[in-house]
Amino acid sequence: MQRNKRRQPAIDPEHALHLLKEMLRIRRLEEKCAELYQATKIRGFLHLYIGEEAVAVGAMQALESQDAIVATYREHGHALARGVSANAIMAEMYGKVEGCSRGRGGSMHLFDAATRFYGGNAIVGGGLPLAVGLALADKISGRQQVTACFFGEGAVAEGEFHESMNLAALWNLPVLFCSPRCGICRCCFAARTISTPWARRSAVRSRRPIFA
Ligand SMILES: Cc1ncc(C[n+]2csc(CCOP(=O)(O)OP(=O)(O)O)c2C)c(N)n1
Repeated sequence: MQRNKRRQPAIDPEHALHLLKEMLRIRRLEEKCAELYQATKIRGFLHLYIGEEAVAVGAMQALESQDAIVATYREHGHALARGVSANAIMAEMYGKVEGCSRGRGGSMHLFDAATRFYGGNAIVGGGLPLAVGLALADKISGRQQVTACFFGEGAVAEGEFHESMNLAALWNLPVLFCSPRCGICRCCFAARTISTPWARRSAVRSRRPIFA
């Protein structure tokens, strides 16, 4: 096959630079959070998104400002990429009233209705039915919005994953389910928590993720 030398890159350099800056903004914020956590300035739990920044930044590009977002407890990057300010996120880490959840949520429960960022959820899989509900509300109200729902592979073994997928398909709801391919549920291989023969075969033997 002949290569088309005149083919343009998929994204222009300016846009690529913007995406890189967004990813670095997340990385720097989280590195600071890790430092403050180790110094016990930030208390409670702290789950970092380091290495996954491209997932949030890339997905946000396809969304409009009125679309809704639901994320996991590893959601600092999603919040920042969505437009929640770094100051509001950091204040939330410190439990301050100036935080985006008025200091009541902390790292795992960032929330900002103004940007339609509906959390931050400590419960594995807990965001999926919320996303389906938001999409249902949009659909019933005749709004053209999409709800993007980020989750980890650990959620796949949860009952609400199946309930949410079923209802989203049954009612043809505008939900975008986004899960990174890493094959690991925080501290164990996905293949050890999911029973499908294909998942076990492909992920245990080659340490590859369960879904393509
Ligand atoms: C319903 C529920 N069960 C168990 C836990 C404990 N838990 C915290 S993180 C985690 C693994 C989640 O893995 P995954 O969803 O893949 O996310 P990752 O941390 O790998 O990004 C579990 C089981 C929880 N928070 N919620």
